[in-house]
Amino acid sequence: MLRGSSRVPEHAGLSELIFIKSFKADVKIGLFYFKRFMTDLDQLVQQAQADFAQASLPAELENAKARYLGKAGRVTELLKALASLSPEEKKARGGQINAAKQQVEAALQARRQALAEQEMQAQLHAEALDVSLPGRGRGTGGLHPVSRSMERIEAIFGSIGFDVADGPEIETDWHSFTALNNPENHPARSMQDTFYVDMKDEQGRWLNLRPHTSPMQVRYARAHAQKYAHLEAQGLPMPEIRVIAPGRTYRVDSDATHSPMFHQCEGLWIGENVSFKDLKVVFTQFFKLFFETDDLQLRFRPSFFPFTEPSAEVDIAFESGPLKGRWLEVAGSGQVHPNVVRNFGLDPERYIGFAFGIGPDRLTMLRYGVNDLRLFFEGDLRFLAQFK
Ligand code: 2U9
Repeated sequence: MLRGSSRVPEHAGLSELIFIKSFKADVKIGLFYFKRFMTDLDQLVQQAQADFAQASLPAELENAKARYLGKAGRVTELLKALASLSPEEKKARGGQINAAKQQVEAALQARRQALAEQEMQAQLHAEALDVSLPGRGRGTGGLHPVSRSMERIEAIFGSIGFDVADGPEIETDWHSFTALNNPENHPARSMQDTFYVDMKDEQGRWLNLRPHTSPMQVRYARAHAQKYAHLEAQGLPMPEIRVIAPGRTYRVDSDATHSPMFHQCEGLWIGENVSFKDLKVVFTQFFKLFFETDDLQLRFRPSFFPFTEPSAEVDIAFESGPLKGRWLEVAGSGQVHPNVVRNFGLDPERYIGFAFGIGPDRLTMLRYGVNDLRLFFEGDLRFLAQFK
């Protein structure tokens, strides 16, 4: 349309001449608007390129995009305006606008890529990894100091011929108390502030968190007696019971020297001819090995436990070192009560022996010079890492 000839045909009449003149004028006006339109489009593209280049964040770029290509964006508005034009104008202008739109979109895409690249570079820089640096390492863990003591205790008693028993931490009333000569409603039960579990055993009695490791020995001794019952029937002696029961125990108690969860290691030696003399020999040997010194004395002090009669507390005193000369209570012990031996399924007239209980937590405190038991169970690595 705008490429009409400027030459006037020679045969043209007046009316044709007027028409041709006005046509020329139209062409001129059309050319003027076309040029202006193209300049406007060029400017729009340049403006979009500049706006996109200014956006330094993806969000800013998307805002700039909306100003040109969004629903009410400048390019979109131009395309919408085509609706009012004639088909020829629509075709011509539409083509130009679409060409400009493609340039805007290309500029947008280029900027998007540049920003993504920039972001990736920033991230790589922030997370820069120098693979030539030496590794930080994780350090090696170590055994908890109380576990170390438990292992030492088991190894020492193992070397003297003691078996190691294991058993449940939730116990029946019979195994925790009655079998140990501590019947229901007996005042001696109040010696242990027991935790009870909201569940009952077959006899309808509340289960408990074992307040000592004795139930394990009851279970072990009963199994042993049953295993060798055939020898008994032939009048032959059963092999001796020699066992320790190390493990976690629970009582309602908490201060610098008591924890609601604590450890015990109890021991039991039953035979036809086992006496307090044997207990003293075993204990003296055990404490010398545990504390790695021959410089210690041992004494028994009369005491009371429902499951032993007679009963004694055991004290030791070091003859050198930081604890020199102080009597330290380290264990309880006694001759197993005949009622307890009977509850093993054994004849107390024939079988006799001793039992003892040591507190591995207390032994660990003495061995390492720790004065607050709670430190062992708080899980503070600054404390625990010292025992590697
Ligand atoms: C059976 C029969 C008797 C174990 C014994 C003690 C004395 C005792 C304490 C020492 C440190 C507990 O952890 S502690 O506070 N224990 O004084 N324990 S006699 O007697 C038994 C064990 C099992 C079948």
